[in-house]
Amino acid sequence: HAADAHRTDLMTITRFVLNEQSKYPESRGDFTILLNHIVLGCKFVCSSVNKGEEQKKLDVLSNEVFIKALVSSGRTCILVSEEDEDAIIVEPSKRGRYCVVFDPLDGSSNIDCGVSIGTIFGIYMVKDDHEPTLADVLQPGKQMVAAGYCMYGSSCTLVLSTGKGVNGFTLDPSLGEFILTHPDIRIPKKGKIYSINEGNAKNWDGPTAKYVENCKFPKDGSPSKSLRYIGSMVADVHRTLLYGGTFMYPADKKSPSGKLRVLYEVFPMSFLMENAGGQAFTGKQRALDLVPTKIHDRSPIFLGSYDDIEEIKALYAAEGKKE
Ligand code: P6P
Repeated sequence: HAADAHRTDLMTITRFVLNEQSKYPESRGDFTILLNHIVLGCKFVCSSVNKGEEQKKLDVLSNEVFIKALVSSGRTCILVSEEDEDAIIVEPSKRGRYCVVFDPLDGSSNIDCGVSIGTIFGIYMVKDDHEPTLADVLQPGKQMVAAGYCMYGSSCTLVLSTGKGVNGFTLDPSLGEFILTHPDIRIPKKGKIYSINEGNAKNWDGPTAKYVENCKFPKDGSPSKSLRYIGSMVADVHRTLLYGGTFMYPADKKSPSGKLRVLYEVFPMSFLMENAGGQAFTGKQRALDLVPTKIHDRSPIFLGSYDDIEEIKALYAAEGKKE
C-alpha cells in the first residue's frame, strides 16, 4: 500500500506552502494566496509557450497576465516588472503587504528556437500599510521573504525558496497542479562545470580571466571543467543548482555593471543559491547585501557551488590588495 499511499498523497505546491506557513502562528494565509496567483501566471505562460506563441506577443501577454493575477490577489502593493519602465503602485482597494519584482519571460529571445526560458520572481513584505513607495522595493536582496523561478522547457518546473531551503515542483498537466518532485535541493559543494559567455573574454577583468583560465588549465593537475552556456539565465541557473559549478555574468569594459538586473534576476537567483548551500558574489560583495538605487539597476554576478565561489572571491580579494 506504500506506493498507493504515495500516489494519493499529492504534495501540491499549495499544500507544501500551507504546511510551511502554518508554522507561523501569525500567518493568515496571505502568502499562500499570493503564491497561488503567481502559480496561475506560470501555468498560463507554460500553456502559451507550449502552443508555440511567437515571442513578441508572448512577452507582452505574460507580463499582462502576471500583473493582473498579482493585482487581483489583493495581496500586493507595488510591482516591478522587467517589461515596465516604472513601478506599478496597486490601487488602494486591492492593496496587500507584498511587493513583487519579476521578469515575466526571461531569455525570451530564445523562444523561437525552442531553448528553455523562464519567469523569475522575488517577494518583499512591507512593514506596515503606509502609502507604497519605491523605497519598499529598493531593498537589499537579503530582505526578500521568498524568491523563485519557473522554467518552461521539456517540462514546467517551479523552484521556490521561502528562506528555509529550496524545493522544486513539476507541473502535472493532467492535474494542472505543481507537484513536489525535487524536495530540499542542495547544490553540490564543488562543481565540474563553469558557465559564462566566452564571447566576452576580451572585455573581462583580471580575476574573471584568471578563474576561467584555471577552469580550462587547472594548476593542480585536476581535470578541466566543462563549459555549459545556454544563454537563458533560468536554464543555466537550474543546471547549476542541480549539478553544481558556477554561473557568471561579470562586469566588463563594455558593461561596467554587467548585464543582469539586480531586483528580478540577480537577487532571486542569489536567494535560491544561498538557501541551497551555495553562494552569490558581485565581484565586490555578497550579492544579497547589495542595495539597489534604481528598479532596473544591473550588477555583475558570480553564483553557484560554495567552494567554487570561494575561489572567485579569493581572486578578487588578491586583485583588491594589488590596487
Ligand atoms: P548574453 C537573456 O537575454 C538574458 O537576460 C539572461 O537570461 C541570460 O543569462 C543573458 O541575458 C545572456 O546574455 O550576453 O550572454 O547573450
